[in-house]
Formats: sequence, structure tokens, C-alpha cells
Amino acid sequence: MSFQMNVEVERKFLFNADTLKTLEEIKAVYVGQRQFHDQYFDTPKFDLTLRDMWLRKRKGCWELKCPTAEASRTKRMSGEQSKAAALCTRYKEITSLPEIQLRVTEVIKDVCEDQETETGSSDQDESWLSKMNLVCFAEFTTVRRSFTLEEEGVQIDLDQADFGYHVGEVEVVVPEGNVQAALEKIETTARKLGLTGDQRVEGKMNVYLKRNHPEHYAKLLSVHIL
Ligand code: V4E
Repeated sequence: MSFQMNVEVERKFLFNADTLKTLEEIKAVYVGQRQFHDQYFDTPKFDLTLRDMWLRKRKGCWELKCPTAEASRTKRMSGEQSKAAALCTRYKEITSLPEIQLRVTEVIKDVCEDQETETGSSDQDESWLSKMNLVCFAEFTTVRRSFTLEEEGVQIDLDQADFGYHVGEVEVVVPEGNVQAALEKIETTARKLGLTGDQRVEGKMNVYLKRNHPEHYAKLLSVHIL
């Protein structure tokens, strides 16, 4: 049996004092402000992030971001479309703890054949972390202001991280087969926001790793994960 998973398609952007005015002009609705503390986990050898898998705990819940299998589709796009698509990331976001544990076990088994791991525990029981040799390698707090373009199903977040970096993101969540539609919505929103530039904007983790784990950051760059 296979079921369709949602994919989170995102484009990061740099924002400034004028961005709030622009959001008002394009009729984005202010949803509110929240604060959350993220803790990211990996093995000491970074086996997850080197596979572009991002395991985190946010507000007491576990989340795993994994790459999607649709990267080859960009080949069928026109020049302009593929340029716009290159500015976006797409990840499956898994929030069921048993499913997360299964996916992590698959990786751990790959790198350590004799690893015995059990899955199935509550969000609060963290014994599975040490069994899978997972340690926290990054943690920071974010203050997020969220806006929505309701009819388009687009969310716009303005994030301020506690280590002195701020970044915006335009996000659309779609079933796995609808990534092209999400990319188009993001492109339309980017135009409305007046976003220029054809360089990917760094996310919070890029900046965090550059400062706190420069060797791992360099490795992720060299294998094109960041
Ligand atoms: C996927 C990923 C990481 C995990 C954190 O993802 P991100 O979207 O940056 O964080 P956040 O707080 O905005 O999550 P949300 O609340 O939207 O779920 S860390 C690095 N990556 C990969 C990655 C990449 N290769 N390039 C860019 C521009 N961003 C992230």
C-alpha cells in the first residue's frame, strides 16, 4: 500500500523594514507571532544531514524533513521555470514518531550493520535517541511572524533567530504530485513581493552551521546539500 505524502515547497528571501508594508499592499493576512525552540539531532558522524535528512524537536513534537524523489522533473521545465524552481526547496515532512524512527533506523542500519534498534515510543520517551546514537548538534529559538494569502494557500513567514539572523520564507504545502503548481504559486508570490535576485538565500541552519560547525558546513556544501 502506498499513500501520498505532503511536500513542503519553500523559497527563502531576505526581508527589510519595507516588507511589512508590501505584505499589507498585497493583502496578505497577518496570522500572528509565535516563538519556538528547535533542537536538531544527528549521529556524531552526521549520517542523517549528509543524506539531507533533518530531524528536529519543536514544541515537544518530532519532525523529520526528507528529500523528495521528484528532482528530475526540473529537467522538463523551461529555462525560466527551472531558474525559479532552483530557488525553492522541497521536502517531505514526517511527523509520526514511528515513521520517523523507521526512516532513521534505515539510515543507521546502512552505516552500522549490527545496530539493533527498536521503534515505537511516545514523544516524551527519548531513550530511542541514545539507542540510535543521536545527539543534538544545533539548537536555537525563532520568533516567527506569519502571514497568509489565503485563496492561494500560500504562507509567508518572517523569522528572527536568536543568534542574530533573520530570513523570510514563502511556503506552500501540496500532495507529492502537485509540486509544479506549488512552484508556480511561489513564483507568483515572489513577484508580488518584488523579490529579485537569482541566488538562493541562506536558511537559519546554513548560518548556524557556518558559525558553529564550520567543518560539517563545508562538507554539506561540497556534497551540494546546502
Ligand atoms: C531542510 C533543511 C533544514 C531543516 C530546517 O528547514 P528550514 O525550512 O530551513 O527551517 P524552518 O525553521 O523554516 O522550518 P519550517 O518551520 O518551515 O518547517 S536545515 C537545511 N535544510 C536544507 C535547506 C537547503 N538546502 N537550502 C535552503 C535554502 N534551506 C534549507
